[in-house]
Amino acid sequence: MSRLIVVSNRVNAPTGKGDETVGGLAMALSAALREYSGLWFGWSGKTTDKFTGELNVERCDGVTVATLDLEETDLNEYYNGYANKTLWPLFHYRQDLTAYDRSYGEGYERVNQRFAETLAPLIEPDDLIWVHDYHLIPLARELRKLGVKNRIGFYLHIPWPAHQLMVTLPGHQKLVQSLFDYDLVGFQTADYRQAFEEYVLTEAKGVMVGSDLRAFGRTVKVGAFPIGVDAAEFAEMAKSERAWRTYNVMMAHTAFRSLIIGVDRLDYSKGLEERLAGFEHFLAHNPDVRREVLFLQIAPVSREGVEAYQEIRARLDSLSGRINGEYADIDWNPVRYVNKTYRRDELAGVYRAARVALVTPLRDGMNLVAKEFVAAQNPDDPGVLILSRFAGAADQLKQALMVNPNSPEEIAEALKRALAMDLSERVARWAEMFENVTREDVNAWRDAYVGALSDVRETHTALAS
Ligand code: GDG
Repeated sequence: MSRLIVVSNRVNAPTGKGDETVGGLAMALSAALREYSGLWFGWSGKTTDKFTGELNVERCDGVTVATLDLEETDLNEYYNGYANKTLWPLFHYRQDLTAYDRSYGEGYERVNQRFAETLAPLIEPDDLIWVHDYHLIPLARELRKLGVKNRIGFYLHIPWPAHQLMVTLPGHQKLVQSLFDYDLVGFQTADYRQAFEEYVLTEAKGVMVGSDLRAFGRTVKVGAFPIGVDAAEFAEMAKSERAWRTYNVMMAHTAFRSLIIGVDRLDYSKGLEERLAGFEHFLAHNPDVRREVLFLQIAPVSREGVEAYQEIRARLDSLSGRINGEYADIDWNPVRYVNKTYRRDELAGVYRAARVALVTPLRDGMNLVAKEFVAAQNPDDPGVLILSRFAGAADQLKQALMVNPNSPEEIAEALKRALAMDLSERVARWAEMFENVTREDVNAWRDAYVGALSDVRETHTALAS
């Protein structure tokens, strides 16, 4: 059996000491790495004055983790720059926030080279290499330059944008061409895969042969591999002591009100301002039931080194304060907005206590919160999921109440409908979604991807013509 090497910007391997915030994705990857006696490679999260290429190697819960330190400039140009000020906004359809600074592109290339040069000596002939996400698109090209012939797969966790948007990126062809140094390129949904194919067919005169895409004198396999959550673990966690404690605290504080929740990294792609506007619309137009609800938004801060994130944080502080100022009473605040990070088992308790979850990103590769919410529900009295049609998860969770996240009216109407929904409809909708979330869980996703990568026979095939 081949060894598996997982490469991602950050390494988030569990320590085996019951980490509280390590996500299902990290758990699933660690499980695979244990099975394949593999290696997880990425940035350490630390900076150094001068890049040395020295590796920090440790064992974390049966998994070998190798990390490297980067220079401050690397971070500013690669992580805070090209990855999070250029690719992230563009791929989430926020051209208005997209920065096209040449130094960012150079930093991005340099860090990918540094990753490749540090990783290459660790690679053995039969290793399967699985590269994750938009930070590392050119990594295979850099590895190939160093003579690496192994099977290398890439998985994009975020959307692939429409062709017309992609061509606004300076150097878009070079970036896309670098994906052809992989053997397998995986997307969250069929729509993103098609958007990628459309770009290649029109911009690079590519041809499709089955699931193979040929262009730039190379062939790459493409596929949709929708990511899942560890549904069984979440369902179990929702019944844990810690979850119960959180559930009871929440219930005591709601004072028989219906709890509406949102859980998101604080990010402009998650539609938080639009969601609050939708909730405000609901309050304004439903004076009779207004006092019967409470909206809890959990939004741990992220990417604080990027201005757009500081700005959205300030706007959310003021928006939530304004709504409370307008509608609160001496014994009730309609919005509770917290930036704290909770333990996963506490989160499971919060999900279970909620009557409604508002998952309304403006764009989202998949959205795991929607799936975690479904997994954590009480089968006898499940809550209702309100889901953006622009989340990848909308492809699978079809029984959710779908909304356009840009419309405060649609969000308000869906809230009204969800709060009034009778038990039998709630159970029927939830049961189908639960079946999907359980069947297409994180292990199924991982096995499908690794299986497809193992099956790639001819690697790095240059076309005869
Ligand atoms: C990217 C793509 C894709 C949130 N608050 C807390 C907390 N979280 C956890 C959630 C969930 C995770 O963070 C967020 O995952 P999402 O999928 O919702 O979003 P991104 O971070 O943007 O992830 C996305 C994903 O990659 C996987 O491919 O689905 O589309 O953008 O697991 O539970 N976790 C804890 N405390 C919190 O307060 N412990």
